[in-house]
Amino acid sequence: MGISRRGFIKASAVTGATVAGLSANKPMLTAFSETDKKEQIAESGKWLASTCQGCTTWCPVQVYVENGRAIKVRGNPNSKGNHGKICPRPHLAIQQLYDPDRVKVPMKRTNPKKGRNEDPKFVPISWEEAIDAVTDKMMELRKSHETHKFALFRGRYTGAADIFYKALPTIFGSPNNISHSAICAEAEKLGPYVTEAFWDYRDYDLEHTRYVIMWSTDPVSSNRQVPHAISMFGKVLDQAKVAVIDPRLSATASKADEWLPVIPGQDGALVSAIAHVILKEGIWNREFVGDFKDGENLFAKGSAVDEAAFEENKTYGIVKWWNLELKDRTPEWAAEISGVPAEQIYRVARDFAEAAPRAISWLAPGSAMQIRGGYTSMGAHALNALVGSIENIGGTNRGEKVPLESIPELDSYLDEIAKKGKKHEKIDQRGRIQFPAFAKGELHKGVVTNNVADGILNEDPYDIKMAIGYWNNFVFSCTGAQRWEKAMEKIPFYVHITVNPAEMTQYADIVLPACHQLFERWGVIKSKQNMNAYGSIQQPVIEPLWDCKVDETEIGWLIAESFAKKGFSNLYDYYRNEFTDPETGKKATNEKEFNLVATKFLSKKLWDPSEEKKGDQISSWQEFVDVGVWNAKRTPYKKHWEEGFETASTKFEFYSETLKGLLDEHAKGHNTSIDKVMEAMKYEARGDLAFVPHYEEPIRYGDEKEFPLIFTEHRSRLNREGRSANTTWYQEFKDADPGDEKWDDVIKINPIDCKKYGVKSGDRVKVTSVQGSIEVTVKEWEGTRPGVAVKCYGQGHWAYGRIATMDYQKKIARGGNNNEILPSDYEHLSGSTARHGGIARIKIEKI
Ligand SMILES: Nc1nc2c(c(=O)[nH]1)N[C@H]1C(S)=C(S)[C@@H](COP(=O)(O)OP(=O)(O)OC[C@H]3O[C@@H](n4cnc5c(=O)[nH]c(N)nc54)[C@H](O)[C@@H]3O)O[C@H]1N2
Ligand SMILES: Nc1nc2c(c(=O)[nH]1)N[C@H]1C(S)=C(S)[C@@H](COP(=O)(O)OP(=O)(O)OC[C@H]3O[C@@H](n4cnc5c(=O)[nH]c(N)nc54)[C@H](O)[C@@H]3O)O[C@H]1N2
Ligand code: SF4
Ligand SMILES: [Mo]
Repeated sequence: MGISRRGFIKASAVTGATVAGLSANKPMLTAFSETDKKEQIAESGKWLASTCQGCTTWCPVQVYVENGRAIKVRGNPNSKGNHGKICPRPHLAIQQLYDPDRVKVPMKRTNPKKGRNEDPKFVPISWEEAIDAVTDKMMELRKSHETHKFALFRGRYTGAADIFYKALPTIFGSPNNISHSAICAEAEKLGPYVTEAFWDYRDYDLEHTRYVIMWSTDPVSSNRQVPHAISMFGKVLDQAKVAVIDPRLSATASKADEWLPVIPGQDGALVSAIAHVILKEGIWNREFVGDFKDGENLFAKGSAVDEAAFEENKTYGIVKWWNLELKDRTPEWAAEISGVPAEQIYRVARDFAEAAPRAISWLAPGSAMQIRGGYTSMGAHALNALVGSIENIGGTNRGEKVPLESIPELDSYLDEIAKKGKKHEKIDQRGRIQFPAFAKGELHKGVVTNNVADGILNEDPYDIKMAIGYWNNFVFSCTGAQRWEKAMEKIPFYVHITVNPAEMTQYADIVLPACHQLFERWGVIKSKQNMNAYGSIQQPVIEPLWDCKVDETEIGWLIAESFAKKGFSNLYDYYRNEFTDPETGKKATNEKEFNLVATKFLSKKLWDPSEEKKGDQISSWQEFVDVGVWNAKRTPYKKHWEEGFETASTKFEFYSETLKGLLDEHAKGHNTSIDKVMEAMKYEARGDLAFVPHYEEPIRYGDEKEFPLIFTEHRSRLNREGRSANTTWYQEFKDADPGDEKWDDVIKINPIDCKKYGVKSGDRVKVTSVQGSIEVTVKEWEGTRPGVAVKCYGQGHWAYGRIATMDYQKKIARGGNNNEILPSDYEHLSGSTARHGGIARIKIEKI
């Protein structure tokens, strides 16, 4: 591959000469690569830059393109974030691209009946006909002044998201742009936000760390800096200790120094006990936290401390935290609840503190996306503050700004219909007493994604008459998936913009084929890893394979153009007037040009020669396209130690005045007290306890007698979020997930429990919770703690294609979708869907 026949013969001849001693000082491979270099490249293809969005790491990559075909993917060597490395998943992206089951042309439904067991009877139509049908329906809503009854759903997105996701519903007149964020990981962002006013994922300084506590993360398989974690993991194991807190033996846990197989949902007990030990034993970081005024440690088990005795440095509320929560939270107490031995908790706490400040408490969704996970998110992050690793060497960091342009102001393009439409309550019911749903420090800014199904089903606050969804698959990806099936049946007109014929597609009236994000479109994205933030390009490295278009820009443009023809030109005017190619000064005249103009417009600050850059000095668009990535300066340490944090107190808040302020505002809006809000949100804490990290008992659906096992799950090493299942490599290498089997979907149960319930590996079983049943295969596996059953998320597709399903025609799933047994509930502060913490109890029955 990559070498023409002629080039290969020549190269071998030279290699032969090298072996014969002509160039004896050169290693053979180097000599080989130096031969005839130009001719080889000219004849065989080239590496073109793009970005992988197979998970939220968003890695700069290069694609090898030969004769118009994408052949392979590697990390972009110009990237300081992933230092030219990738994980295994972009290789599967090529199979996704060339998947014969892709949606290839626009289609319309001819069977008006909707349901899992109805054949939509799709027939191909032209883009003109498809867009015309979409805008006809939307114009009807404008005529009847019901624009709010339109919803736009999105899953994944690029830096161009707002061009479609925000501009379209806003100018059209709907409050209902519904993103997938709350089924993703918003509860994880909550902890860092309420403590240090940072609403984002952290970047962990793995290179310099000496201890890492991994709260429910398996960073060599998933999470958000995978290539960096994979390439750094050997070094981390050499120079640091690793403790993994996870009910299952993950890939990382199997190599770790400590595995703490916590009972699902009991993480909060471990947080409190670790903090208790650090304070009681006086091993906190003085530089960050401060000290007792007279130097004597007054944190003694069971006794409250006078706040005036302690002088804090960069933090706020340490004594309050002790008095309200920590003083009685001994490891012995936590051991009972969490199933983790007390001596292990002591050891982890001591070793973690001893490594300070080069110690990371790595917070991930597993311990946060739980019904009562908000306080674990807060507490697990606060442990970093106790050891002074916030923005410190070997600790938990943020990332420098990547100056992508925002979309221009929309206000002047809103007419009266739009302004009125926007004012309606949103279909996700955010803002109601149980959903303060704050994001980025603002109340009701967070989406309550999964509640949309209930909003639609109950027509509360109103009925949804039309929706467009793109790059999403909520019928599969949301817990309580059955509700989404019913909700989608109920929406009279639905449009799905998609690559594969997914579950969500089966309910569509119009299906629009999307370009694949990695290979077939222009775009720009920002992300960070390895203490380097970056902006990375996406380009059409090949001609789009089928009659597909780019969701965020091209399809937006076509809709806008069609609106204009029907007498409503505001969206078209916005796209036409506001987006100019910064290089040529030209405006787009068609959808293809708009995709490129918008990308250049948004990424301007990364490459325009007139912009001052705090990072790589790229000086033209072409150069940006060639190198593919703009690296910000390496993240500096301790920035907010000097500047102060943007919290209410300007300190790192163990006692969160920031959270208190938000809850207070929300309570006042409902003429009630914070305690009442806590109750509506299903939290137990009352009074001041609501503002410090604390233990809350997990909520589980299902009675223990009927449903003896606690169900828990993890994501797959090879899943590109929900988008790998129809590739043969995913199925063939499914056993890359510890305990899993190729081409199958297994429920992993400890041999002790297998004996107890009379099942063995290979048995087919029905797994039932209060939510529903699925059918899967049993796997006896010691990596699951007794009392718990573990299953990977990702199989169980009854649509998506011929590989993902057992039988696509007959809609027979391969395995079972976890979301059909996980009931829908929330971490209410953030509106997040609770998928972890063992929220469902299950029973298993042989079939
Ligand atoms: N039980 C359980 N549920 C989960 C999770 C879990 O771990 N367990 N994970 C959750 C998380 S973290 C997330 S982020 C969500 C993800 O869930 P969603 O946001 O709903 O997305 P996916 O399931 O990845 O589905 C992607 C859809 O986009 C289409 N598609 C694929 N590539 C492209 C493209 O390039 N462009 C466009 N326009 N479409 C494309 C696919 O055909 C598919 O229809 O799932 C959540 N659901
Ligand atoms: N390979 C791969 N990587 C991905 C993605 C992907 O689809 N595939 N998706 C990306 C996306 S969209 C996201 S949001 C991130 C998610 O980031 P991850 O860190 O992958 O988060 P989760 O999948 O939610 O975490 C699941 C882990 O939590 C454990 N767990 C379950 N319940 C509990 C519990 O009660 N307590 C504790 N301590 N642990 C528990 C599970 O065993 C599992 O190891 O990953 C990103 N990276
Ligand atoms: S799947 Fe994620 S970690 Fe892997 S290369 Fe793509 S973006 Fe990076
Ligand atoms: Mo996610």
